[in-house]
Amino acid sequence: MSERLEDIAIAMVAKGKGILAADESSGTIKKRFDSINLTSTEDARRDYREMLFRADDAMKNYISGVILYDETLRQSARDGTRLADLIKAAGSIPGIKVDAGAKNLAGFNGETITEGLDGLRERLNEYYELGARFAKWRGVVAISDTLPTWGAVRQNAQALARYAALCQEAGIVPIVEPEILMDGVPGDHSIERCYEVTDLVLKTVFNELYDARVKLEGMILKPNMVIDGKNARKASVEQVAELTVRVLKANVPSSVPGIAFLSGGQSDVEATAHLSAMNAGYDMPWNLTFSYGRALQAAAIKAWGGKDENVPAAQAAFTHRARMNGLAATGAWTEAQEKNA
Ligand code: 5MM
Repeated sequence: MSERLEDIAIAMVAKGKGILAADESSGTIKKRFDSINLTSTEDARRDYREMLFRADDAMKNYISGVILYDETLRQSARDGTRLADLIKAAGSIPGIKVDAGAKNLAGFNGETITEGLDGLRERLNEYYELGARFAKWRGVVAISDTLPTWGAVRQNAQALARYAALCQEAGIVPIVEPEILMDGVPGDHSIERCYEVTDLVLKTVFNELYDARVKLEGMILKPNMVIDGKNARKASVEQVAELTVRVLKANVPSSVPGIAFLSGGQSDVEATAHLSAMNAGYDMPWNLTFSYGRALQAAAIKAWGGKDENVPAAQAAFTHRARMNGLAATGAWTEAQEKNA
């Protein structure tokens, strides 16, 4: 594996591959395990992640990198192999979520700021030693009749830029994730309103990245798609693809090697169909792929149910979603492939 930031970034968005977001914090993974009536112990979290990382077909062919949570980067498989080494053995790159989560922004009713900059330089150096070659930081923006405010957008963009500069100093590629929520409160905004907010947020983020002297060739953008609110969904696949590509072309310099979307609460198949429509229908200067959490894992976690005997079925479910999204990353996914699999 090459150590230049540019080479790592290019490998993260290699054609036909994408990123597995397995960086659920303890609270989020507990919610996922609650859905299968499983207690979230350290061993259960290890077993679940080990099951995913040992799904050889998926990992070798469709997963370029895996975003881990601090605990997982330090964990070993049942046989003592470090989980990060399982990922590397499959030819994939270990990454690490370094933000400390979105907290209430003082003075801004209902908006958040992502924390975690204090001590980040030292943590990044340690994560590098533990094998991480890329990192992730998520800033969260909610839409309502009155939100977002300019102050909250700018402060989140500044935090993303400071994080990205620190990553590059440590030899780690930053994934810059400004997420405009699809399922916020009330979650009934139109696709046009999502476009408007995404446009403002991306403009602000790239201005701040520029001011922070972040090297665009050595980063990956992880945006939301332009989509209507979860409680008002009516946009077609073509409309989502068209408006998403339009907002990206208006804001993302071509020196950024790749864009890897979050799924944000879309169904598995919607997230795949939208990505495929963009890659099939438009010429773009960057590789466009996935960095999905829920849309890659939902079927696998359900099939697993916390039971060893279900590991093959869960790995098959994960491999299927990874393959469908690998096809979408080249624009080659079809509904027929989804059904025939
Ligand atoms: C996997 O979920 C990630 C962690 O969330 P928490 O810090 O809240 O536990 C999340 O950041 C994820 O990487 C992205 O939002 C993309 O995941 P989705 O599920 O939206 O594709």
